[in-house]
Amino acid sequence: MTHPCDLLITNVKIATMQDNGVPYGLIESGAVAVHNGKIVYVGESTKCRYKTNNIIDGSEYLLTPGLIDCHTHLVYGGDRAGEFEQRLQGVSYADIAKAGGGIKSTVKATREAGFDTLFNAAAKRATCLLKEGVTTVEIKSGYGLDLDTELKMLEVANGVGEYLGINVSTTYLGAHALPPEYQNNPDGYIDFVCSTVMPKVAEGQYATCVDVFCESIGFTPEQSQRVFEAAGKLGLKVKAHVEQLSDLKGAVLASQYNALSVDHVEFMNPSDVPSLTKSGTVAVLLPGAFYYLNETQKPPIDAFREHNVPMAVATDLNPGSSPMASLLTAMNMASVFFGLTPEEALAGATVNGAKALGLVTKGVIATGMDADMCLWDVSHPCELAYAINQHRPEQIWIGGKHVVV
Ligand code: DI6
Ligand code: FE
Repeated sequence: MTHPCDLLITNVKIATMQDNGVPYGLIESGAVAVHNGKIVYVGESTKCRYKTNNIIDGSEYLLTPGLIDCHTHLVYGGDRAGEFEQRLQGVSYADIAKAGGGIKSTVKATREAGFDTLFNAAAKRATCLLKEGVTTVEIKSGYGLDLDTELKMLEVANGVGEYLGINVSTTYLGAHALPPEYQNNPDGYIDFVCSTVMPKVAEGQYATCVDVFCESIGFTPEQSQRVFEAAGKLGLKVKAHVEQLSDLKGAVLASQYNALSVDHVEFMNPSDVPSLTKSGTVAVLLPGAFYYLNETQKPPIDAFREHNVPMAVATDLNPGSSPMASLLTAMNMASVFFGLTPEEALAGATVNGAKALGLVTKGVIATGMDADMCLWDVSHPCELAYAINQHRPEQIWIGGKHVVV
């Protein structure tokens, strides 16, 4: 007995990224059937009982889940190439921030930019990601800091998703930097974030998550905690930039609020890692920022492995510390700098990226999951983290629809 389906991909090697005891969850000669945007069959070609006229011969290429970039700041005005030059002359990222540059200079440019300017620039960056096989991208606000500009950024982010047909997950990052209106009054600004902006974000469904920059040049753990408390009351999920430049114990704090992810974590103490296991929090590694800032302190990878903390890999695409629109390069850097295996790097950009966003129907090729997939002309999945700028997907599907980039 056969069943009808919308799409059948045959004669293909499949890195399912399912935990089935085989590296990459690999199926050597498989088939995938898709119906109504969902995967309805994955397994041996010979056992597939689905039928359609829409058959793609996978030519023995490799099928992977669509890639997931779970941490970006890709909506912003202006650029910071001048700061890049300053940093090359020895001025530190933190000193530039303290002198009013850094995030604050992008806030000025983003407030001044019109919707269309922001939209076009963001769509261009998102297209770079999509061309490399990114089918889901998280986009944060945080360069507006006032109500109107934060909502404008989130509207741009959601609009880019609709325009390109890619999945966008939005995060309100009001507690990113202190805006000029609240100079010397960080607690007053946190009041504004929690009482004025967050309720609007939740009510208008502008974003599903809330993020904070818990750092000496950002916000204190106490201020971060107030944001987490408010998020819980409004049904917004928690993510956090922690331990990027110093160890303020932000990761432990975020885990107490069941954070979906803690991001950067270079300065996290290995002894604090078990707190993440308890809350099921993902450690998001951002090797692009590590690279651009010439960082030497590496995240506690061995402790993450030992305590079964899922590791995701993302670009952190932003104008300051990581102007890098390439998730495959981030995967390569996570292997070279942090010692991830190519399999961990691919899991970081698929199954664990989905976990970091709380997306339960994405990140693996399995029955019942969304049909977001990429077909690559590679003979083994380890090639994706190994090579730089050599691979683009031959085909991309999002929700079962073939995407032409
Ligand atoms: N950490 C980051 O990596 C981005 N934000 C943050 O808190 C960088 C933001 C920037 O430099 O513009
Ligand atoms: Fe970031």
